[in-house]
Amino acid sequence: MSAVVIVGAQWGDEGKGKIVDLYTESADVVVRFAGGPNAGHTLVVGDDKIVVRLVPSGILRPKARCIMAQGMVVDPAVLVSELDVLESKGHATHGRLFVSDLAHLILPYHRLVDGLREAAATDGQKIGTTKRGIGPCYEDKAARRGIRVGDLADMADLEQKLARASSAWSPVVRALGGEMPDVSAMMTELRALAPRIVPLIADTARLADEAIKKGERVMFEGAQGTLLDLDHGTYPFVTSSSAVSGGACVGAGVGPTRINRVLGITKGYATRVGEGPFPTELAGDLGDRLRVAGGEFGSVTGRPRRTGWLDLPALRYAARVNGLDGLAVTKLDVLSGLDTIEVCVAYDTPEGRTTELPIRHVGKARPVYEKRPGWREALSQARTMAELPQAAQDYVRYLEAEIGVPVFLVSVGPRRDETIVLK
Ligand code: 2SA
Ligand code: GDP
Ligand code: MG
Repeated sequence: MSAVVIVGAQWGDEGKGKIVDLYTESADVVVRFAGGPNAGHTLVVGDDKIVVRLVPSGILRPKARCIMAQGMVVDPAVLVSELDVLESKGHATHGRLFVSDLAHLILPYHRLVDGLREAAATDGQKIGTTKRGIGPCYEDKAARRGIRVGDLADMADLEQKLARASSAWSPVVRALGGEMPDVSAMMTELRALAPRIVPLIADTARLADEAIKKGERVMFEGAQGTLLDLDHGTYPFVTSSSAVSGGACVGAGVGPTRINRVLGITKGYATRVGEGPFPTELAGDLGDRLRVAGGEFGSVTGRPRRTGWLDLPALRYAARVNGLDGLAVTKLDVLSGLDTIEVCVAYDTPEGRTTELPIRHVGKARPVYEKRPGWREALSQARTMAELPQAAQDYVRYLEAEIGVPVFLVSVGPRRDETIVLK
């Protein structure tokens, strides 16, 4: 098993950071292939908690090489501050972190426009973005006028590109009531940041391919989740990148024939942060209870996450569009103390009942629930399935059977050791 893709099977925050960190104990290379500093992947080692936003979750394993591939959007200021935090905590990045010269740069006007648009949008039109400039940066990429990491190596050329981009964005900023940042001020900032980033530049697609060819273990770490994918998510309430497994090939520059396994991560319940349809959302006390018990607050923005019951049609959809070989179920411990756990098993739509996710009309579909028995016991001490209460074991086996994908891991707490490995 040399090349494995790990993706979120829901709306992000499934605990990918923990699972990737766990598996990178035996990985040689970890590759982030999409998204940018909108991601927040939480790593808990002992009493220490680190949230990485751009740098792959493999960074805490000293032997792992980490790649930020060309499908990513990189905010240079965020990258440098992340490097500073990691280095101050004793996690060396020198010589083992590589950034694609082809990844696009998030620049101040991207963040500005993202924030202004969200502020100007009326209810129903807000996306609830992280305001990190993700959408506008991918817009520039698709419009073929983006500025890339490799451009940091030539300041004179960069200044011209920045001037051109500024003229393109100025009218947009003005129309939104903002003020376009000054090109010379942006250049001053970039001149200070470039010397930290240019030494990390590499042909990362080639590095990944060579590692796979050598038989090294390469892990592709997804960001956000399937239902936030630009093509396959609950559009337009999505992020602007590929969060599904196919995105690993496009974003990292490796062919699909090189990938051996695709693993998905789901919580034992569901969350979503930002706007957009979330049919199984729980309003009221039960929703609050899950939010508090699960610590469901954005790891980048601190925003409270919306919480709800697990959605089997959505997970079957994720299993299909990602081609999942295995599933990890995280945060099972958060469900302890509930007498009954509900699960969405189907949807009622104007065309009738379906066990498929009606992806284009998720907002209009009505979830059909089945009740499952809950359990009272805390789970965080369990290290084998047999140590889980019977109802918790049954819940996992039920999900496995309904989704049709084997569960390879159950997580019962944020720490590395709070894990049950099944296969
Ligand atoms: P954006 O900023 O353009 O990517 O936002 C578009 C939508 O994608 C959602 N999104 C996320 N959803 C869950 N987690 C994310 N990462 C952070 C975390 C979020 C945070 O780990 O908690 O701290 O708030 C993430 N990033 C983007 C976003 O909510 C919009 O719905
Ligand atoms: P990611 O974006 O998928 O990497 O997930 P986040 O890091 O944004 O959010 C997951 C949160 O759940 C983090 O705070 C993790 O430390 C925490 N977490 C991960 N697995 C478990 C688990 O099994 N139980 C509990 N209680 N917390 C977990
Ligand atoms: Mg997250």
